[in-house]
Amino acid sequence: MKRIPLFHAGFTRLPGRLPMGAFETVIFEKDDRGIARVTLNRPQALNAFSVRMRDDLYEVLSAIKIDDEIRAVIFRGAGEKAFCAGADLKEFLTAPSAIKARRIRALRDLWRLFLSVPQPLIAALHGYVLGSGIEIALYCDLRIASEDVVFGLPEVELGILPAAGGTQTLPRLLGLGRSLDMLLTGRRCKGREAFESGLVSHLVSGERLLQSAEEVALEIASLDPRVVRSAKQAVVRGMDMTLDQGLDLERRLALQCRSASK
Ligand code: DAK
Repeated sequence: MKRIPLFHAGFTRLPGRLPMGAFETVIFEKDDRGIARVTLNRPQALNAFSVRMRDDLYEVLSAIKIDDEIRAVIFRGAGEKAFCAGADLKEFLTAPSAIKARRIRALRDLWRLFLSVPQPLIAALHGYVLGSGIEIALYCDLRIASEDVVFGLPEVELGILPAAGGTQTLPRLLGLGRSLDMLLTGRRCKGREAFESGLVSHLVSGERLLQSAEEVALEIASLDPRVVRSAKQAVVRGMDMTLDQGLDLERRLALQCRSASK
């Protein structure tokens, strides 16, 4: 398979299927190497996750999911200080009623949409990665962080539950003990500890963060996308199955890959 050169500066802001200027809170770019880049773009509010950002991400992920040209996706945060400092606390105070919020969530379930994206998702994380920020990172398949990264789930300190999946996704990655330590206390977890616990798979300097994420994305983009998607599916779906069911799934996917390559 053809290898594509590294660090080609060919990102464009206008993806074919997405309307121009549609996004207030997110920058979506894709290049001709099969890599898409999604930037959370509210640096003045440390990229706090707002209703608008939820809707923008919903549009972007829906488009990515059906775009076969895209082989890997990088998520990152704009600005120096944060990937995302969690849900927008100013907006929380003016939130619609619980019933209305539940109805909107059912219509635009961003978290399940994250789970359904077939391409590998790579989070490039720096600075504060709190609340919904860490929950977004946990929906990604790979997490690469710079040394200044600070993870945390401050929800319990605010009297709420991490309800964007954190209670489910974190234990799947870190196991019960380490997850409960963070979830029940709101304790922050910094770079080295995050790396040693497996919360991130690569820890790099701030200057190298995006480059490292691109290197990994390019590596993935150079492989057969059917095999990559099947491997992701086997692992992610298999995690919620018994070993027996997981082995069946693996066998089915391997057969599909073999017959597609003939
Ligand atoms: N929301 C809105 N604005 C924020 C923000 C946030 N989460 N975090 C920071 N900002 C804003 C600040 O207000 C400030 O704006 P100006 O005052 O300049 O206008 C600007 O960003 C810079 O922040 P700081 O001045 O505070 O910067 P520092 O370096 O001093 O401190 C910090 C950084 C990250 C330690 C601090 O900003 C902070 O503690 N931020 C709040 C962190 C937090 O508690 N986040 C919320 C986590 S809870 C659910 C779904 C999801 C969730 C819950 C329910 N359901 C479906 C039911 C999720 C909940 C969460 O994420």
